[in-house]
Amino acid sequence: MLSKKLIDAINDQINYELLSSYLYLSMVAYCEDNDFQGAANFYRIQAREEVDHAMKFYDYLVEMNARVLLKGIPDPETEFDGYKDTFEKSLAHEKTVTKRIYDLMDLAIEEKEHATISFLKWYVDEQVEEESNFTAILGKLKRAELDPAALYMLDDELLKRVYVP
Ligand code: OFO
Repeated sequence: MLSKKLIDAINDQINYELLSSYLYLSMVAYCEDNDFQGAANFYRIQAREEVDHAMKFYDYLVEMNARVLLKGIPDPETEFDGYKDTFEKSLAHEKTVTKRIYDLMDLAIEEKEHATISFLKWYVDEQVEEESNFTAILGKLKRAELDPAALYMLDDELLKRVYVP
């Protein structure tokens, strides 16, 4: 049986993953409103993946016979300062998520909860990928800043992202 402290922390993380989804969905709305179609597609998929992350935690609690408790999600940011700003904020957000996953892992290690340690490894790896994706896009954005054609190509590339369940 998981400790109450660990169950509470996982429930908090379910909420935070859903908050992440809501933030990225808000970026979809902003990008669509500003005709950034590729970025809008990219964030649509990102928002879906965040729901998957939340559901993976959700299913884990169910599997461990622990109670899922959902909480409210605060209003997401709705206005951004352009295309690049959304990616800078996304990377900063993902760094916060990584820190939260590390804190969860520290707690599981402290409690010698080996099943949870094993379960959380997926998230540790996923965060490497999340941060690396946003860092790569930001790098391309910086190089494309003074070149509208390169920016167009980047948006076109983001349009090709597909959802993989
Ligand atoms: Fe769930 O990884 Fe992004 O936030």
